[in-house]
Amino acid sequence: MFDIHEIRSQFTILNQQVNGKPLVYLDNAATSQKPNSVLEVWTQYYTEINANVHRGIHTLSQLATEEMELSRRKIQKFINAKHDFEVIFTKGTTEGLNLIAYILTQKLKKDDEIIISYLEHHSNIVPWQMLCERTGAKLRVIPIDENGILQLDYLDQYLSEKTKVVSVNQVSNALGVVNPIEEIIAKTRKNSDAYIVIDGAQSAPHFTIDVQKMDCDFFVFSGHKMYAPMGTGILYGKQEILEDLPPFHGGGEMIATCSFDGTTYAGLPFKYEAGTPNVGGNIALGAAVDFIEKIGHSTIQNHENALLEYAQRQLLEIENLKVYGEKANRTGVVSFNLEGTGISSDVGMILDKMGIAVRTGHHCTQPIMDFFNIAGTVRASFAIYNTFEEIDLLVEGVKKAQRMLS
Ligand code: 7TS
Repeated sequence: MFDIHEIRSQFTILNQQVNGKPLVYLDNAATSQKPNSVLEVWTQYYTEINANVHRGIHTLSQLATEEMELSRRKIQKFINAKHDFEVIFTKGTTEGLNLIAYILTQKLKKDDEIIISYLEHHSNIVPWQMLCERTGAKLRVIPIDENGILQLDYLDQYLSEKTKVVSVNQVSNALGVVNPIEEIIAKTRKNSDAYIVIDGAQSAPHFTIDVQKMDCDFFVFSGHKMYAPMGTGILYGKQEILEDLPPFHGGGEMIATCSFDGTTYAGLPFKYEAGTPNVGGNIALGAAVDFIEKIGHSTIQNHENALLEYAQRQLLEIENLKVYGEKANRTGVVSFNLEGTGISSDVGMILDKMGIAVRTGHHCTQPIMDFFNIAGTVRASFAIYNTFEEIDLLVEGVKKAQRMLS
């Protein structure tokens, strides 16, 4: 049985007052809080093990290496990768996407095409624009309708032998819309030889991920949005693709041999992990996977979906409140505005005075805001430890903000 009080007791940070009110943390799409089990593993690493990995004969170095490689295998299982060496440690989704866009440089030429969508976070837009600048390739963008749903007939139109990359998110961070990536991947495979990149920043914390079943070429996500420390993330890539592509950073640990006559590269995953990694964070990411798996994906999803439905139902009862993406299949996020009350940050500041943490603004998705012709939204986003009472406080707070601002 799922015991929310027991779950909350594992998050010391939640048990505090902010501005004289109990903290209501609803900014989980930006970053989740970390359970004590994750913090303990992280602290234990620094108090008992701290040593560099893959390079020492001494005991602590071997221990650090074993722990980090154990974590890699946990993550391999978590996303159902075929091999542990297809799991590359990064510092987050942004680094993963930049890495992919960089290593694909030689594979693109002038007038090739990269397909993304209107729903992308800036980190799944800008690295591709930079790749276009380097290569002369062109960006094509799948539009959305007024419910934030991707218009896939445009994907059908865009796909051709010129398409070299299709990169979309599984869940939109600004609207919470769940994208039909199975359909996107199937269409892409059928009509092009493009590399398929999935931004899983907002799906990995909520869904079961199976990269083999999905049949993507790359899947990237951030540890800090799924109960792990900041500065952690994963890039999954298919073995034959990672072996074929060049490295990203050059430096220690990514070489097989190095001399002034030339360098040969290490095998996977080390070819993509130059320099000292975030060992403590990477080990703690394994503990975050343990935390999620102990609760179970279906329990997490059921609870978060119930919170979302409860929040949306109550918010929609408020007059002049617009929920964006209301009619789409969504997860984890409700994004809204109080019409006629000025900017979203005013609502956010009033909520903050009541101890309620939400994000306001464009959420690093300016094209979505431009589409709806708004500067930003108020976004509440949920995690396993949120409660229905917290949603009641949010709704009360929004009503109060409306009274104060109108
Ligand atoms: N892609 C998506 C879909 C995201 O939601 C984010 C972060 C990123 C990429 C970048 O992840 P990072 O860990 O490298 O920063 N999204 C948010 C957000 O919605 N609020 O703050 C960060």
